[in-house]
Amino acid sequence: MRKLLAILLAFAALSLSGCRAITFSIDDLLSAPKVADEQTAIYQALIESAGRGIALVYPRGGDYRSAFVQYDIDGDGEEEALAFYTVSSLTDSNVKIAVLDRGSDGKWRSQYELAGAGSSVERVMFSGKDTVIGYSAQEYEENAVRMYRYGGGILEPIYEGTYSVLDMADVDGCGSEEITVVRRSGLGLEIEMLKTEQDGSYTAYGLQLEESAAAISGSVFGDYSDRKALYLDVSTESGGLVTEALYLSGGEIVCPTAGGLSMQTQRPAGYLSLDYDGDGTVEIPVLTPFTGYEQAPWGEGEYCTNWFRLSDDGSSLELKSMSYTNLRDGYILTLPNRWQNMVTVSRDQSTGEVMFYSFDSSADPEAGQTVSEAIMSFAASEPSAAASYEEAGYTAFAKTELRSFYVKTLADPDMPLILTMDEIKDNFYIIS
Ligand SMILES: [Ca+2]
Ligand SMILES: [Ca+2]
Ligand SMILES: [Ca+2]
Repeated sequence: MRKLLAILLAFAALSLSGCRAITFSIDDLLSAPKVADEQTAIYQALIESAGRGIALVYPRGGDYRSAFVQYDIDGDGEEEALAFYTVSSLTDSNVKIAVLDRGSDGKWRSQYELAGAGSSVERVMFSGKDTVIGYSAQEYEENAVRMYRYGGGILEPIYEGTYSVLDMADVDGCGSEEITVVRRSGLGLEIEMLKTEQDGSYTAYGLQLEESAAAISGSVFGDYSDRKALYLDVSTESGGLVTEALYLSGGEIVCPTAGGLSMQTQRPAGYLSLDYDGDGTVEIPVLTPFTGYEQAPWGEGEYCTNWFRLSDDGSSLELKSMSYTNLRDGYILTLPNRWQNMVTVSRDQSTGEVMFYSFDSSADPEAGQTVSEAIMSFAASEPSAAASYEEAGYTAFAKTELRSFYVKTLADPDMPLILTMDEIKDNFYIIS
């Protein structure tokens, strides 16, 4: 370690002499081994209690991804550790949970062990002092959730259920987050919001949505007045999607979209609600065919995506923007006003390249007027293919690790419909 530090310090000195800022600090370097030492001590304590024939289990999603999660689960000001593992000698593959605590001698010891509700841990969350764990198991279709309370040396399940969606956000604007659980129930959906009260108890608010839900395709929280609402994209029996918004108010779950508004959000599969522009508010996409695709089978044409937000009083959907959405390459191009109803689009099914055309329905081709003309083309590729696109006259204007995005102007650059590079950058959003 000493030698490594010396080398790093020498490197830092070299970097400084080259006038470049360095982005690591000596504090980071010194604290990293401490964390590792602590994890090793917890691991040793777990083995002393559970034996060597164990395999650690890592949560697959969420904020806590370690097999050892340290958190103050009883509110005494000191962190306990939760350890997730399976025992090789057992025929059941259920995850076991151990609660470990540090004694007054500073040594970690296992305090309590119990079986979880699946063979994998999906995510771990904390609501107040309570521990919420989502589990999955290959043999069950639905995931399982347990909320536990730790006291008197016992980790006790105080809530259990199945779930399709398990997440948390401040859905009532109280300043702390509630756990939200969504599951399919019969032909409909059941939503529960678990709110920890001042006295440490919790209340489970419930709502049954009577609509035929084949599956839940997406869920995302977004700002809604002074709280977060859950936007749930529900797959219908016909293969499309509708969106329901849900939040907690006045001691009940409110769904302003139920019945009426959600019917206005019907669209083909794949178009999920999202905060595409990062302003905190979730937009709901609703599709209308571009000119020339009015007769195409539902879901197979080219569509203008109309992004709606729920109005502040929840009574209507307000149009925020219109865009072309390319799910394959993962981007949204919002359409400037002068493009709306004035352009149409075609897409190359194999390359995903999108070509926009001017469209003037009032033009008379017999009088030599142009009804439609290719104006701009948008393409995406792996970054390694950039040179060949640039040779072919495309300009790269955005990139991610996996993709570069290009544009090529196909008509007279002075034509009013041509977008400037600034406009392209302002209207372009990468969504995946
Ligand atoms: Ca504690
Ligand atoms: Ca809250
Ligand atoms: Ca937004």
